[in-house]
Amino acid sequence: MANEKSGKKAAHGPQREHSKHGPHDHRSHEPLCYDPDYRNPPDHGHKPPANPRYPDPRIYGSYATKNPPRYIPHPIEHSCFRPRKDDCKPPQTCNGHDHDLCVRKDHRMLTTDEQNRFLNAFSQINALAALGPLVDIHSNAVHQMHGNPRFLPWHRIYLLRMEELLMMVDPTVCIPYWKSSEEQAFPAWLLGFTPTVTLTSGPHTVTRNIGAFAILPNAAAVTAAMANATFNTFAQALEGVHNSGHVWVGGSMMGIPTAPCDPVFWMHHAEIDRIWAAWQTTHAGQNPPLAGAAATMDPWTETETDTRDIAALGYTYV
Ligand SMILES: [Cu+2]
Repeated sequence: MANEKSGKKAAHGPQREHSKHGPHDHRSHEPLCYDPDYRNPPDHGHKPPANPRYPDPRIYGSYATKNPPRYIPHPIEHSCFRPRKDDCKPPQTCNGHDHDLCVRKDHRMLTTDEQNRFLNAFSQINALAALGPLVDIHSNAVHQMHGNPRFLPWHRIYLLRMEELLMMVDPTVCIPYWKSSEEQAFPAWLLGFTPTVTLTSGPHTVTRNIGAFAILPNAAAVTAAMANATFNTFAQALEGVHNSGHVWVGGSMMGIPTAPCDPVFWMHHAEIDRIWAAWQTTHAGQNPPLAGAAATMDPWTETETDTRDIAALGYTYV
């Protein structure tokens, strides 16, 4: 026992040789070899702040202490400034942001910053495990969102839910659209972005096989679809154009359960939705012939009538 104890002591050594030096001693005769000393970390001469979020008492006052002031939130009705009565311009709303339309742009018009914000928001909702469940909704055929008049209104709400999710992490983000019929090319800035999304079936990493299995419908195909005068013939033609776009991208986009993992899914559907919105402006009264349960865009509560006006839903296309 005694031997073991003294052996231990000897192994650790009584004192490090350099401990007689001060912390900032300039040591011109460093030994060529030495063992790292984790037991005596160097004193770098300053202490961590008492409150790392508010490091500097000169700026943050008592917030920079161990006992910062208690936080009391403003009551909800007083959480923004209001002008004096004399200066009020009706209708005056508290937060303009909530009432602005989300402006969905042609992705070619996005600045690099806007591209990055879209991809960052996409990555963030994915990291928060919020994207996978949204993708899974698309794989549930109970919602009957393909191959019938629910196709356009259902995906309109689906995109809206995605946009709301993106805006929770970055309120400046709106879903851009990919005008594939005109462009005849995949958005170059997405090529390197192949996220892995956790689905109920397991993790799925986005793949693509661009141009391998279909031709991308051109502008004439879209014009022809828009030439239909009734909702069902129009929607059927547009869904066909949409299907070819999915297959043209290939990979994840070819499968209904995986397609929404690819950000281009949302941009592709924004374009389809944009075409519908444009057609609506010249075909007043031509609405999806849906009634009863089919008119509710489950799993959400919006009904077909709620889907008719995109401005009322909170967005617009430019
Ligand atoms: Cu779909």
